[in-house]
Amino acid sequence: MKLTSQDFIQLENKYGAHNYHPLDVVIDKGKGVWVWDVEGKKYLDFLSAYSAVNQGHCHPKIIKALNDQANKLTLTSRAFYNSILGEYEKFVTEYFGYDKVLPMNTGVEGDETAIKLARKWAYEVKGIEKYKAKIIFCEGNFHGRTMAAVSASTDPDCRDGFGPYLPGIEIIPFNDINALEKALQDENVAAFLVEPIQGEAGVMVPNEGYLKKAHMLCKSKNVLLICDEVQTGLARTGKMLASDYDNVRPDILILGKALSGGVMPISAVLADDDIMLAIKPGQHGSTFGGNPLAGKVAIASLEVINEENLVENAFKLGNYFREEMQKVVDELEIITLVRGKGLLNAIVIKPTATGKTAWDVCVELKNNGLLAKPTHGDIIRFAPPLVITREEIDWAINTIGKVLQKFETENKPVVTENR
Ligand code: IF1
Repeated sequence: MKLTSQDFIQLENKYGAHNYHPLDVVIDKGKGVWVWDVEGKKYLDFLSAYSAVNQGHCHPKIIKALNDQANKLTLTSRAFYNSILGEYEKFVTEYFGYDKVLPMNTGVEGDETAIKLARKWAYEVKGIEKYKAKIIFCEGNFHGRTMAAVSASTDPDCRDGFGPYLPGIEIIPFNDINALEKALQDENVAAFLVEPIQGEAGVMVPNEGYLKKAHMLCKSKNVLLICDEVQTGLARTGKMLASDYDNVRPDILILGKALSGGVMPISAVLADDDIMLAIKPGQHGSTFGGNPLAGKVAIASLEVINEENLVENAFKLGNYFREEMQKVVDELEIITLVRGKGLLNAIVIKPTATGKTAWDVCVELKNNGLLAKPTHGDIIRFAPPLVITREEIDWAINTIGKVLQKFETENKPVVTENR
């Protein structure tokens, strides 16, 4: 007998760790911007697996690259060379304009690699006294779930209960140049690791020029700027990289998620030789890092971004989405603002007298055929695949507006100061 959504939910509850609290929808199929649940109900995906399927679900070109390579060679380990890695390394370093790439798998492995690389560079190139190197992070950051990442986190859910933490970490407020300038007085600082736009914090967009000033300050102190573009990179914000808004070229660039079009975990750390060669043979690696399957999938994923003009589409439709959402904000009490860049946007839901939250709005959105997820209780991130059309954006705006209107009717906002 065919299992229902409830059956699948029960299976996950019984046999799976409870490290997530998903919305009650069981996705069975995905194509482009659309996904279908096990009962065949269709949804517009407005999360894109946290910006991993920028190219749309199961993009034919990426799937073809996967299938063709999967039938030939998937993994050799780096104990040997293979006939794909060099081709991929050339492609991705030329694509982003760096001397070298260190290929890894998950986004957080990219961050871990960047942290290790910055420390190694600090001791062997900058000349910081061994094991005094510090790395500066921002409040509200999200870099993943490993011990270094949670040691830098200021989010209690990400951090609490996982100590003791990694030393050599300084935290400063995001989007605060004076705080960075002050922290850089310490000559043991190796690097400043930052998301150009903070995704999980609720799509926090810094002041124009913040990243540029940050990079100039870092340069003046021979400190590396590391940009975590795992979520903001690869056309998501309407530029190839969010760093492009300030014309900043990070000293170390971290990519992940959509580097594979959501097909498999692929991440990459890019840097020039004077930094990258601080890591010598045998000093860092990964079983799957740089595997032939990932090489072919990543090339196809990057080609799709250019072939389908996803940067321009994200830029134009992102502006359109915010303009139209602003009209909804102006009409309603329940949302205070819409913010974002490109197709990485978020709205903030006001507290309500009934206690209903952004979660309840997302449940209602799901019931109306649009999938989004709240973050930090009152923020809803809207991040559809970048292949979305204007007609589909119009449908989304109409659905979001209708749901918010109904939600407001049923849940009067409590009057609070604007955020
Ligand atoms: C979860 C959101 C959270 C990231 C940035 C590194 C990583 C991520 C800027 C690590 C991963 C994912 C992880 C997932 C939920 C999602 C996420 F911001 F995207 F929404 F959590 F904050 N840098 N973000 O956003 O990449 O190791 O996961 O491949 O852990 O719940 P990863």
